[in-house]
Amino acid sequence: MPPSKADRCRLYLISPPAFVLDDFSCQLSAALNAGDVACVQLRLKGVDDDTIRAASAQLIPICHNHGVAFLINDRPDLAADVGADGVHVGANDASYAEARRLVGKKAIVGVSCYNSRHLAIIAGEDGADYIAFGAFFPTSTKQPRVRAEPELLTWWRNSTTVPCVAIGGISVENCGVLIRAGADFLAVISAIWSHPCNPETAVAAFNKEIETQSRTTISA
Ligand code: TZP
Ligand code: MG
Repeated sequence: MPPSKADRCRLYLISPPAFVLDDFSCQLSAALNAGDVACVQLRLKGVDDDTIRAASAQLIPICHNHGVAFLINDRPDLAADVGADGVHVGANDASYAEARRLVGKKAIVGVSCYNSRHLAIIAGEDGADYIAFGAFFPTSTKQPRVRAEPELLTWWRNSTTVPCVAIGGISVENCGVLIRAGADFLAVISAIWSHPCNPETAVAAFNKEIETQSRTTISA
């Protein structure tokens, strides 16, 4: 079950910060039809639990019909409740141990580590299924805590087999450096959902770039 380490970098889609559920369901279906996606994370801040439940009920079947894992941001209790494949937690959320206790042994637990090698080592040793580093580039989607440098991904790749997710301001144009540095997943919001054409064009373009960069990396 994704996200686990793959031969090549893969896309990790995060939902827009707000959406109309029926419209987003259509956008998501089209995006998942357009190319390889490992994972979708529902990231809705400041909404009530029923909104997350309703969104999950509609989005989980879409993801599963495409063989894509569905994760919930921040809330391991709700992830367990709605039958998500896992949860993503950060410094202000439940600890890894508490998240794992709530979602169970088989679910995916991912942990934000910002630009901290220390946090990443602890999360990896604790049993996180993946760790996330970022923000790598300027982003207007979130006020990031810190900036991360691509070398962090290379250090991580050479230190462990735990997969790593790169996040923050990632676009088709700038993702090459992260792929070459060793990102297992590219987590993207605005470059997908605010793409000037449409999300499916963005998914296809990211996959083409991943393919190109992976060939470059292998032959380098
Ligand atoms: N965590 C660090 S940066 C970020 C999150 C959730 C926002 C990423 O969004 P975008 O639009 O891909 O920069
Ligand atoms: Mg969080």
